[in-house]
Amino acid sequence: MRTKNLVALLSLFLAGTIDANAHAFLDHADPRVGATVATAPRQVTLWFTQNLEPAFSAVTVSDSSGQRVEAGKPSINGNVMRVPLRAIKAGTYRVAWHVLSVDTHKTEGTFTFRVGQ
Ligand SMILES: [Cu+2]
Repeated sequence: MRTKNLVALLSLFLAGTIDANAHAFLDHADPRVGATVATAPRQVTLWFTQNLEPAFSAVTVSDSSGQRVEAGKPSINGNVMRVPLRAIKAGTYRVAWHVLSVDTHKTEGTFTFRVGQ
């Protein structure tokens, strides 16, 4: 009985610890972070480590002159955020995201990818 209670208490403690570290960070993206792709992607997809609050999460994609190249608003489904792109040319593009995860923590970040050789 005592051991059982201790285990229950310990798992509660561990759950709390894990939760505190579970902000929504970028897990991976397509195009991949820092990648050079031969063909211009028609969308950018971001996978996060936690589910997102759609109303407070967004992503923008800009070319080297700062011109935005999204073709619409981002769509969010669980931990995946996706934004359609216009037909983009060769060059370097900057992806800037900010999200609010379901644990109410805000995180943000940027990365680039390159279209070309
Ligand atoms: Cu968090």
